[in-house]
Amino acid sequence: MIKFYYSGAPNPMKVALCLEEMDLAYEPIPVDTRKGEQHKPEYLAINPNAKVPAIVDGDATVFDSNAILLYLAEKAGKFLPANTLKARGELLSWLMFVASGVGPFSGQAVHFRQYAPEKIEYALNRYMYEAQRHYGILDARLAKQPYMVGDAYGIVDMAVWGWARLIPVALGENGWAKFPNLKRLVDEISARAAAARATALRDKHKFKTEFDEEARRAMFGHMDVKVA
Ligand SMILES: N[C@@H](CCC(=O)N[C@@H](CS)C(=O)NCC(=O)O)C(=O)O
Repeated sequence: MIKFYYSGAPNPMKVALCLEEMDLAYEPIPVDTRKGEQHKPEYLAINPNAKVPAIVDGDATVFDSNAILLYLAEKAGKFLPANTLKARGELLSWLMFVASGVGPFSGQAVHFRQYAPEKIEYALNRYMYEAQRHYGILDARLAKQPYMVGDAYGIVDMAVWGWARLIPVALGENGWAKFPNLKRLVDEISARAAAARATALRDKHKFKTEFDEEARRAMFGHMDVKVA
């Protein structure tokens, strides 16, 4: 049975979708990041980066959401493109593009829009610009083909869904306006039974909702340490 360490945040949710799509048996284990549970020594032994998600599958431990998607797809032999170097090259490119660009820039856009104690116009503009630019690249790809890689729904689409369904949170209420093709894919995935089961997982556990001093200390370590 796969142990799945999760919260309701975007990166764990893409893994929840993937586990549900692949019909793999798993035990969801909540990690309440607003209570600082990601910093407990027993969790750091699983993910030294102190973030969710992570999985433990027998003697295999995997952290970082897109690495987990690839691990699960290879384990299940599902939701992967054709087994050719060309298709694998495309898969890895888009998987890394989502992991290294879409996720981090969206996360920073949300941070500077919602959480930064001061409104820093420069930072806000940079991260929203970059998040928007990355979504534009996904949208252009999806204007030409129904799914991100190959001609079938796969793990890159799941990775995209994790963050893209929250575009209005990162880019504001008109955030979808420029991305009709991306919206089509996100809506299609959200309508799947696996997506409903994945999002329902958030309600299985009562995660802390307040963003109080405890949450701030657990998640925004930079506010207590001067490095610049
Ligand atoms: N690169 C990592 C990022 C994971 C990440 O940032 N997770 C967030 C939730 S989406 C988290 O654990 N936040 C808690 C914290 O920053 O303390 C991945 O893709 O899994």
